[in-house]
Parts: sequence; C-alpha cells; structure tokens
Amino acid sequence: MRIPLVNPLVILLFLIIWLFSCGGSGPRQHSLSDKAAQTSQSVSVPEFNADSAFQFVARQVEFGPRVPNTEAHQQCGIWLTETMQRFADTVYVQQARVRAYNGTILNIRNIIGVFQPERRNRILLCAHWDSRPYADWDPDPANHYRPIDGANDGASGVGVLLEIARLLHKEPAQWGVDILLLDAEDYGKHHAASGMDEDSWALGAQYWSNNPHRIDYNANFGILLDMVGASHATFKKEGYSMMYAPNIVRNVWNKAQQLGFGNYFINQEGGFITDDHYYINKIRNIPTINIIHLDSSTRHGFFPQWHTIDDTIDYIDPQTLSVVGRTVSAVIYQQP
Ligand code: AHN
Ligand code: ZN
Repeated sequence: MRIPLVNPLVILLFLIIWLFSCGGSGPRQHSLSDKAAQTSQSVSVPEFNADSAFQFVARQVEFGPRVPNTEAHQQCGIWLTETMQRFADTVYVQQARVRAYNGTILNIRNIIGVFQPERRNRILLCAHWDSRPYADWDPDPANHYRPIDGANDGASGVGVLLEIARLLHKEPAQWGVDILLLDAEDYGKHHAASGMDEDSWALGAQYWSNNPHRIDYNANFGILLDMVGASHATFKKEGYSMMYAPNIVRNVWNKAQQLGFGNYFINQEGGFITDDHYYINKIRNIPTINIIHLDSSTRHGFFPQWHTIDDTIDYIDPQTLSVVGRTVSAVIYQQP
C-alpha cells in the first residue's frame, strides 16, 4: 500500500494541538479582543478580584452607618484615607463644613487618590462613601428616622474603586487615574419633610466641584459608581449622563456588551438622577457618567432595599461587583 505524502491523520493531529494551544491562556490575565486590540496588539487587563472588592465593602459596613458628624463616619474616613495611601501615588484629604437642607453643619471629608500625576490624559472615578441618616423608604414607618448601613448605596461603589486602586498600584495603566471618594451625597431632604430639595443631595460633590483639590484639575472624562452591588442589577443609561457625556456612555456600554454583560448594562434609557456626577458636569465641565442601578419595577425606581434598613451586606452580590469592576477596568486599561 502506498503511503500518501501528507497523512490526513497527521494533519488532524496538528489541527487538534493547534486548537488547544489557543484556548489555554494564563489564569491571571484575560486579554480582551475588541476591535482596537485586534488591529494593534492585544491589551492585557489585570484581573479584578471580586472577593477583594467584597471585603472592601464589608469593611466599610462594619464601621456602622457612615453618617456625617458620627464616630463611625470619622473612623471610616480614617480607614479609607489609610487604604488609599497604600495604593495611590498621592492622597489628598479635603475637609470642609457644609450646610445640610435642615440647617445642620456637616463636617465632611472628600478623599482623592491620584495615580500617575504626571500623565496628561486622565480618568476621574467617583463614588460616595457616606451613608444615609434615614431609612425614609422603609416599609416600616418606625424605621423612617433610623440610619442605614448603605452597603449598596455607598459602600459598593467605593469597594469597586478600592479594588481598582489595588490593580492600578500593581500594574499602572497608560492613562492617569484619579479616584474621588465623595462625602455627604446622601444627606438629601427627608422624604416626609416639606420644602425644596434642590441641591440638598451630593453636598461633597458640590463642594469639590467648586473647590477641586487642585485649582487647575481636569480629566478627559469621569465615571461615577452608585449602587453597583445588588444581585442582577440593571444599569440603564441615566439621563444626565446621556445629556452631558453620550460618547462615554456608548463606550462603556459597548465594552460591557463585548465582555458579555449585556444583562446588566441594559441598552435602554433611564430617568434623570440628581447625583454627584450632575455637579461635576455642570460646575467642572468634566463629561461624567453615572453607572447606577435603575429598576422601574420598584416604587422609587432604584434597587428594592434602597433607603431601607435592609440595605445590608446580605444583599451584596460579588458577581455584580465583578461585572462593574471588569467593565471599568477594561475601559481604563484599554485607553491607548
Ligand atoms: C434623588 O433621589 C433625586 N437623588 C438621589 C441620588 C442618590 C441617593 N444616590 C444614592 N442615594
Ligand atoms: Zn441614597
């Protein structure tokens, strides 16, 4: 019998070996194949650790409700500053007194971690670290003046950003990054109180926007994280984000789709939310989007435990922290 010059079995064997060699990349890094990466070289993104992010959330909640002018708030502010100092090149702590809607003077602290201050291209990442003084949306009226843990409303965004800070320390990105932990976002007018509530929210962001940590501070764009830890969260395209920074919304939502997170980053517009990013857009002119859990099936339009005493660590899902963390870190590391 004549043996063919190239044995089909040998070809098949080589084909199998070749297929397997493509599948088995290292476990520590995942390279993301978007269009930009495919045309040039593939960009590696360090792996966002959801358990680490979860721990950063849990640690904040352990202080108790972080309501301005309380001991828990004071202690958590110290811990956040020290934690940021482990990771960032420079940390600014901006202390101020601001007036709440009810006349109370609040002692607040905005904490800013700067990564690669020498870089001209910069991304601003924000979340609020305070928690709400009242569970004014709790089903039980007896809780309407009790403070909340704010595990999702507050701590989740900060937890994701601290994990990103850890990554940036381990592996610097091409762009500079500034992480802005904002105070007194959630001291807005009580649901039962009368009168105007305009500008009663986001007091720390209003202060920072009028008095940035550096007089000439600027960034190419910003991303705010708010309520990014609930199971099966839905992030709709928020109104002010679309109004002030439609291209950033598109880029971030596209990145999430590419990563397979289309069930979380919904291709649908949500309402206008007066949140920290509103003042950063309006006062500082930095195009800033809000990744915020919006759910039209609840009474208030947010996640079910919003502004109730059930906004606890029990409702934090590491899977959601991971989805948001991987999306935002891909956006950061894939900037050319
Ligand atoms: C309004 O309800 C108008 N703004 C609330 C924004 C917010 C509260 N984010 C977290 N807690
Ligand atoms: Zn809130």
